[in-house]
Amino acid sequence: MNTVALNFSQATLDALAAQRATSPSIPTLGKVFNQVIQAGYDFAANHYYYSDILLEAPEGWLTYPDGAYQYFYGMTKTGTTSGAITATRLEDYVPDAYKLTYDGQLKFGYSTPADSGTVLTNEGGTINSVTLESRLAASDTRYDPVFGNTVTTLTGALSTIDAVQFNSTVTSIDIAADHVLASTWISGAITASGNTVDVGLGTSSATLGGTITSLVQTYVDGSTLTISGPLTATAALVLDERILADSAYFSGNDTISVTLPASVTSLSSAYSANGGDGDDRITITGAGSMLSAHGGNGNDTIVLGDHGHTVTGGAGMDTAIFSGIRAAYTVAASTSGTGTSTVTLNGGASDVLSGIERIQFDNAYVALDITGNAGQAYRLYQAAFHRTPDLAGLGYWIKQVDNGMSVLEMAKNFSRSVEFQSLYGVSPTNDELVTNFYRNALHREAEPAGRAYWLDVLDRGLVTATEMLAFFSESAENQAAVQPVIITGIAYTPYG
Ligand SMILES: [Ca+2]
Repeated sequence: MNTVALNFSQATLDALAAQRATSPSIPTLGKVFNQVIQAGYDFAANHYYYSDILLEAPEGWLTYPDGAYQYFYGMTKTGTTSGAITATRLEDYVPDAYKLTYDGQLKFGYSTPADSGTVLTNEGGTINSVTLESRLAASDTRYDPVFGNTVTTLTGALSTIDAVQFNSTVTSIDIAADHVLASTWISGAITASGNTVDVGLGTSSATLGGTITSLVQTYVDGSTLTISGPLTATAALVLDERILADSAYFSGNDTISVTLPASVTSLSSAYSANGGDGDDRITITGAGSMLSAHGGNGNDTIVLGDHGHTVTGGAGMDTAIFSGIRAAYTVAASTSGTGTSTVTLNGGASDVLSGIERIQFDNAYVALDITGNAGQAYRLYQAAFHRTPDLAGLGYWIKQVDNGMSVLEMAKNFSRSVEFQSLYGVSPTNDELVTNFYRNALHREAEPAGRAYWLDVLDRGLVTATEMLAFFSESAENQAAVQPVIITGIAYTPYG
């Protein structure tokens, strides 16, 4: 079960559109890890020979011919020509590229062979966090013109055999940019393992697992995306609002809210809200026809904060909720069941609904499934009792059909009712039944051939009276007759 809230301003939408136009790659969890591992590999691979070295506790440094350096903080050192070094921080810095900072209890060995200078070896230790800062010049082709440089910190219990082998459990990730993106904060228990030299060379991806329990993205103007609840940590996991387009991540009973500016001129389909499996509650506001909601499987509730949206309910019994009274809207239910229904705010925009069985206004409940359960209940109710169904009674029978009651079972129940018996008599003859079913259900007198047929099958016991009533109710003639009355939806009062 996830709770997702996205609330973006126009400024943030515009900035993201510009950023993705020039740098269209999607930030994924795998890419975040890969960048850190590749930076570590890059430094180790390209800085084998130092140009100067000083290892004097509590600090030490090495400089390299390309201007890069390594700096040790909180350093201890044993021995004089060989021994052990520890440090609480190690910085790897490459000018106009990046700075990589390891914090923790870092262990190294050193020796000074007669035929060369000091040789440092990585002896592992514990890393509590790794921070990768990009330090690109604005003229660099890798520089992001919208976000600028970024800072990524992985925090947790990390271990490293060397700069490439990176096995860890990361409990939080923080990503910030110079501009637009204030912070992406991710917490959970993300495991990384088996990240060999291939990842450093960019020929494979970090192997990731575990769970993300929350993702909070904040932009400088206050726009936010928050996701709480478990997300399976995979390398492909998208770390921004585009995750909403993938219903596979939201398979529980989710609460999803998307708010965008009312008038948006272009919008990626990624801003759609997808509930996936489970009974979801999705609220959408803004962006009109460019913001859609999809309930997926389950019994979903879609709350429309404003209008002009496309809503699909998917499988299950789905409800859309509109603000305001029913009289403020014009409803046109789908006559095919699989087509679209429209709900139009009078003087305003239309919402296009498919797979939405029920809608709710401030003062009314309306069923759109006029060819489904609600239509069956309405037609039989009217056929049996020859009147417009009362809201509470209809609500009760709709509930029974929703729960699996067949039209025939419903007809049997009706035939035992006081109202039915007062209308048809306690022991009506077959002749009386045929006359009255034609009048009440089909609103006409029986034609001679029809009367003869039904009398015959009733007299011979081939068909019961309730079977005849159910047949009349669902006949093409009655469906066509009732449709104009219920095309604007079937008002009812929910039972239970
Ligand atoms: Ca769903």
